[in-house]
Formats: sequence, structure tokens, C-alpha cells
Amino acid sequence: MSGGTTSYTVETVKTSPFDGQKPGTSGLRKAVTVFQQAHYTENFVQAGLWAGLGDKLKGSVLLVGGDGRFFCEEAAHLIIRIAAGNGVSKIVIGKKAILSTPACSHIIRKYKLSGGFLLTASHNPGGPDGDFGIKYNTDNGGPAPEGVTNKIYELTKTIKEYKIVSNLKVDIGQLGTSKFTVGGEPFVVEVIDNTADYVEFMKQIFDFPAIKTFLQTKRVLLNAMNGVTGPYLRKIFVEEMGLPSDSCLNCEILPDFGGKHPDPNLTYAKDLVDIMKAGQHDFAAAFDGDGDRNMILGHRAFFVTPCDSLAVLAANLESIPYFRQNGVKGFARSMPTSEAVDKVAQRLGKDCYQTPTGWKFFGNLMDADKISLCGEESFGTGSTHIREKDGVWAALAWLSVLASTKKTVQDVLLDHWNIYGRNFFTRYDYENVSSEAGEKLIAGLEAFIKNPNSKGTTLTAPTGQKYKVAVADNFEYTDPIDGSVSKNQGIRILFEGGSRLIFRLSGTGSSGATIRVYVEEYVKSDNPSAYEQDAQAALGPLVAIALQVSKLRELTGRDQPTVIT
Ligand code: VG1
Ligand code: CO
Repeated sequence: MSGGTTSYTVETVKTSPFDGQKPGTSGLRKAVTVFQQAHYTENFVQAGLWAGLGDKLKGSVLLVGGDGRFFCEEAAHLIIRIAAGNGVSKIVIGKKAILSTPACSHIIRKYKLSGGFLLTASHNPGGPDGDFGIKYNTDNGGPAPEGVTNKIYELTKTIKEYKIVSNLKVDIGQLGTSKFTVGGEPFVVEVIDNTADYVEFMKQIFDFPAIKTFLQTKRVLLNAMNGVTGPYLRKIFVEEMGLPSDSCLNCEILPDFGGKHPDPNLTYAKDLVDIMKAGQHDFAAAFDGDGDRNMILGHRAFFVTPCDSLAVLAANLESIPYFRQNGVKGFARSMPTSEAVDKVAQRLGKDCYQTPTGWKFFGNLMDADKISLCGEESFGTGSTHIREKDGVWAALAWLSVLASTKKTVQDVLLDHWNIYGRNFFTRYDYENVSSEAGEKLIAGLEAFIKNPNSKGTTLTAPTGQKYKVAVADNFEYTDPIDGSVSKNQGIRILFEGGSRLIFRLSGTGSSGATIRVYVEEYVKSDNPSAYEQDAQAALGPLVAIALQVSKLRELTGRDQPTVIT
């Protein structure tokens, strides 16, 4: 590729702060048009470099990867130019800036890079009218912890200038290394293969020959939803496992994800659910835009809730060579995730941690070797192999369990509930309500939890079921490793007997507010007729109580949620 004899100079560009560059649950997410404003992306990237690297900025080596959505390549070029302007010595980037979020995490760790920028708004829609996002990951391969994201936000509020080499042009469409001289120092850009490192890593973690043998007699479907996982699925499942190419659906990466939500759930992946209902296939999985989420379905679209998926994997980790070699430490789940995994931890005598929503809170626990597996109800499952959740890994983990237990997905779940009982779980999302309605709802619930009479009170569903409040609070987390405290992480109403209601506002939306209502009902293992019923039917009474206690309908004017998972 281009050899650099040309010498480039660094420009200092005057700028002024933009409001609201506060990274949310997972990076900064806004409409593409917001990122396209002059200096907007530049300011955030400059603040990310300062906050993420501090005095290690000069000479650092950074990764850039994205999910292929609209504006990824433009943003990648900007990052390369700003990194060059700040004395970064090398950028490693996927071809055309494409790398899944889990692949980014792996590559940062494998090549011991200083950190990286991940260009994705994950499951949010893309395209010129959709969303874009930027996330900074640190040298452990994980999302920057709150200390760093808060610092980024502070810096964006006072930024006056950024450094850039604006005439630096790099061809990121070809594999290879380009060398430049910037302000007298060498600057290198290495364009790497999109899938090679990740696929090789999966072959070390899993028993590919065993999964391949298992798949010879099964029909499976893998749905990339036109997000970044397409090329990874083709490599692993078609080239390595020998599946027919029509077992991988929507594998072309589209900048607008075909105009759909690249979000693997029963609403946005309904096409897949409908195909599975026909009963021709034994197993299916779907993945989100950046490849860190997964949905698992069995024969006739039997749905595995992400909470149950985490618990089942926790109980079956010995099916996977990686855990047989490394052993199993504890587990962790985000607070709204059901307590199904806690029950597995208890039986196995392992610790189980409860963190706020967002993968960044698992990083310290993994780095300190406290946990081996963690997950979130929002279709996120992952392990210590990287520091992000990992969709394709989760599908391979499930196939490992099926191959070794020789059971169907449904039977794996029935056997699990038979031992541990069942934590029925559902999440109701009310997307794009007004910020005012969202705030009022939380304020009303704050009043409920602060009222000393709430504890011990009995809430009654319209159908007569009664639930006695054991604990009502706003979740606060003290990181057991670094002692940092995160307050106001969600309203919890915990009932006697293990049922729960959680309310929180989304931190990944790009406008207005999204209210999330999490509903969990625990049924003991000695009651098969109860744990085999339909989830939405089982949860009906508690959902009704959730709507009553939060006054959700009155405050939002919404009769139905946008999405039920
Ligand atoms: C949501 C999920 C959360 C997840 C986050 C990022 O956040 O609830 O569990 O970690 O998305 O996932 P929120 O604040 O909107 O509830 V991803 O795949 O969009 O990076
Ligand atoms: Co994602």
C-alpha cells in the first residue's frame, strides 16, 4: 500500500462545545444528522482521546471498528486524522472500518492495543435518518468505565480546539499497512481482515468438530439482520461448519439495515419467529447491528428469554472447552435481569454479582477474576474471553450445550425449570414518550419508595392476586473492585416470594424518553403445571400492578408498549 514519503503537518482547529455529548449506557448515540454537524464528531473524538488516554496519548496504538452503518466510514477517516494530529502512533482498523463489537474487544486484547473507538449505535436503526454512535473502549477491550465516560463529558463541555491532519487520506478498503510522517514522527495505519482474528479465537474456545457433527443432522437458521455479523456467520457456519448457505439469513451488511431495527427480539425479528413457527428447524439465533446481542429460539419458535439463557449456560459451562480449561469463577447479571442465574450460582456454590444496566459494569469483575459468565436481560450474554457481550459466541455456546446434552432447546429449559424453578420474565418498552412523562413516572415511583408505608403494603391485581412489598428502593451499586458508586440505577419493588418489578429510563435512546418496565414472577420447581404455562399469561397480574403503581397509562397516554420481550 501507499508508502509515506509525504510529510504532514498538524492543524489546530478552533471549536466550541456542543450540548449533550454525554455517553449513555453504551457510548454517545444521536441521529446521524447530529454527528454530521461541523466539529460535532471531532469534538467528541478529541475528548475521547484526552479522557481515555491522558498522558499515554502520544505513541498510543488504537483500534477503529464499526458495524457498517451509514456514516461509519466518514467517522473512521475523521478518527484517523484526529488520532494522527494527537501523536497516536498507529491505527489498526477493519477493512472498510467493519468489525463487530466483540471482534473489536478481542483485537484490542490480542494485540495489546491502548484502546479503541467503536462506531455503532448497536440495535438502533441506521441510515441517513437513523442513529449513529461512538463508544470508547479501554485497553482491557471493554467499554470505558464511568470514570472515563464522565471525564469525556466534562471535556466536551469546555473544548476550545482539536488537533487534526485534515489532508491525510488513507485507503481503508484494502488490507495492508500505510506509513506516513506527521510532524516529523511516523504514523501507521494497518487495515486488517474483518473476521480472521475472531473466527480463529472461536475455534480455540469451542469444539468446532463436535458442533459440526451435531449440525449434520439438524436444521438451523442464523439471522444477521443485515448487521455486522453476516460475514462472521458465513465464515463460521457455512465455511467451517459446512451448513448450506441459506441457513444464514440477511448476511449482507446494509448501511440502513434494510430500513429495519437490527434488534433481535420477538418484535423486530418477527420474520425469523414466523419461519421457526412452521416447525422445519431445530434452532435459530439472531444478532443485532454490532453483533453483541443474541436471541435464541428452539423448534417451533420456542423462545429462550435472555435471563434463562444466561442461567442455562451457567449450569452447562462444562460443555465448552474454554471453561473446562479455565475453570468457572462466579457469575454476574445486570440488576433488571431475572434471578434465574442466582439460583444456579447458589446450587453450584459460586458468587453472583448484581450490577447496574450496561456492560461496562462487568469489566472490573472480569479483570479481577471474580466472574466467568455474565449477562443482561436485553439479549446480552458473554464471558471473560472478551470484555463485551458476544452474540455469535452465545449461539456457539448454545450449540455446544445442545450437542453435549443431546436434548432439544425446549427440553433443556424444562429440565432446568424442574431443578431451579422458573423466573418468568418480561420487559415492556414504551419508546419515544416525552422526556417530561418519563421524568414524572420516575418521580411518582420515587415518592412510592420513599413512603415509609410502602414496605409491607400489599398490592392487588385486578384479577385478585396479591403481592406483598418486601423492599422498595432506587438501585445503587458500589463496585466491589474500585469502590466507585453508581446511584439511581432503577426503581425496584421486590415482593415476598421472589417476584420483582423494575422501572428505569433507557440510556441508549437518541431522543425523548424510553420507559422500560421489567416484570418477574418466580414459580418454584415443585409446580410443573405453573412453570409450563405461557409467560405472558403467567405475568399478567404483575404487569397490571406495574401499570397501576407507576400510573404509566395516565402519564404517557400509551395503552400498549412499543415492544414486549
Ligand atoms: C440497553 C439495554 C442494556 C444494554 C444497552 C446496550 O440500555 O437495556 O442492557 O447494555 O442497551 O446494548 P438502555 O439504557 O437503553 O436500557 V447494545 O447491544 O445497544 O450496545
Ligand atoms: Co449491540
